[in-house]
Amino acid sequence: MANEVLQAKIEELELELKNTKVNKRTEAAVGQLKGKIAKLKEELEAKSGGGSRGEGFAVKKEGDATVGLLGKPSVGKSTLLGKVTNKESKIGAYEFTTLDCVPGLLHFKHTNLQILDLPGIIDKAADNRGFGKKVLSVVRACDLVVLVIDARRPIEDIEMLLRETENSQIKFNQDPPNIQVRRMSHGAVNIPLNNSSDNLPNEMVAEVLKGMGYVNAEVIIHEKDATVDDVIEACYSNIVYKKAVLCINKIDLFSVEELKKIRDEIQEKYPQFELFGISAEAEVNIEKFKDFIWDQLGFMWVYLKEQRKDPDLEKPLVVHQGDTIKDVCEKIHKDLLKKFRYAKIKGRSAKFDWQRVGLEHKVEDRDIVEIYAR
Ligand SMILES: Nc1nc2c(ncn2[C@@H]2O[C@H](COP(=O)(O)OP(=O)(O)O)[C@@H](O)[C@H]2O)c(=O)[nH]1
Ligand SMILES: [Mg+2]
Repeated sequence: MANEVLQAKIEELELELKNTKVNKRTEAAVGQLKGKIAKLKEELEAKSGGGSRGEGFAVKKEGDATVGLLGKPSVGKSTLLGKVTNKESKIGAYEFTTLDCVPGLLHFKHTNLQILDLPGIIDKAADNRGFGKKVLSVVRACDLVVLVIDARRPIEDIEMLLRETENSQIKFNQDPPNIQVRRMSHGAVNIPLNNSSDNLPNEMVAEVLKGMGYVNAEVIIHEKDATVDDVIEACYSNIVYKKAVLCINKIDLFSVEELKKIRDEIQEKYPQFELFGISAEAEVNIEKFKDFIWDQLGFMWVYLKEQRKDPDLEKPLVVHQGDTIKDVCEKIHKDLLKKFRYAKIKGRSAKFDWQRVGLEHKVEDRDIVEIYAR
């Protein structure tokens, strides 16, 4: 089908969906309709992608983590990149300034963070769908996405960014539905487990899959309150789930009271995002912003100590939230694990100073660790 035909078909089905009253009698048909629409959209996406995934802006990953700056043109991404990294990205008071993805490196608290100035996301009207795909390919590589917003029109900016990223199969601060869908070679649609059968009967799941073009499949629904949309989401292989924060730029243009109002409004509408206000140009909160990013990436420090010596407070070992003594050992030396006997620990994760712990013990920020090996 040509793109126009696909688009027309999608619109036709969406209209049908809108006009269908959902009740017990129609819900299976509605499920199938939703599945059909999702399938056509996926087809359209694949067709208008304009080339393969990763083409265009593919960037080599560098450093300990990659952070993407994503936002409309002219919100101040390039200015921010210039302030936090060694990189000068072209800055202009006009739209469409960053046509390519500019990477910069930030050395901070014993880590190297790669910061990417991503191409400005623009409204659907000016957008071609393939463009979103290219951005997606870079977003895939990011450990954290910073949505950069202009304080003068925050809600509008956020809405647009979320809409466009959603259309590019990117979901922020959200877990994938706990549903497994596997294509099979035979056996029709088989649903060995459905913990949501109260609201989502098996017949309905089967209809959704049929709509999406699955003839034989196995579906396992671990989730308790799964919806039709969750089932559709689980069928997409292309969706990425990313951690993201909101960075409100240009706060220099507002008073403290005004900013509080802006902040409250955003926080109320988008509670799933952490919020941080800066002025890239006036250099307000830039250092704190680095700290914020670092924390959001889940980095921590532990100090290593040799027996009968003071801990090395100059050069901490960078670890991740949730890391254990095992991870610490692996970071110190690849052979240490084999010789490991126990560790002694002082700090937040210890019940008492120099508590003796094993490999599974979770460390916390600023712990002092002494490893005993054979
Ligand atoms: N008032 C104000 N202007 C800013 C700030 N940061 C950037 N700008 C201006 O916004 C315009 C666009 O900035 P740029 O960094 O090129 O935006 P980008 O398209 O997102 O990369 C430029 O004129 C900047 O000088 C800020 O914190 N406050
Ligand atoms: Mg720019």
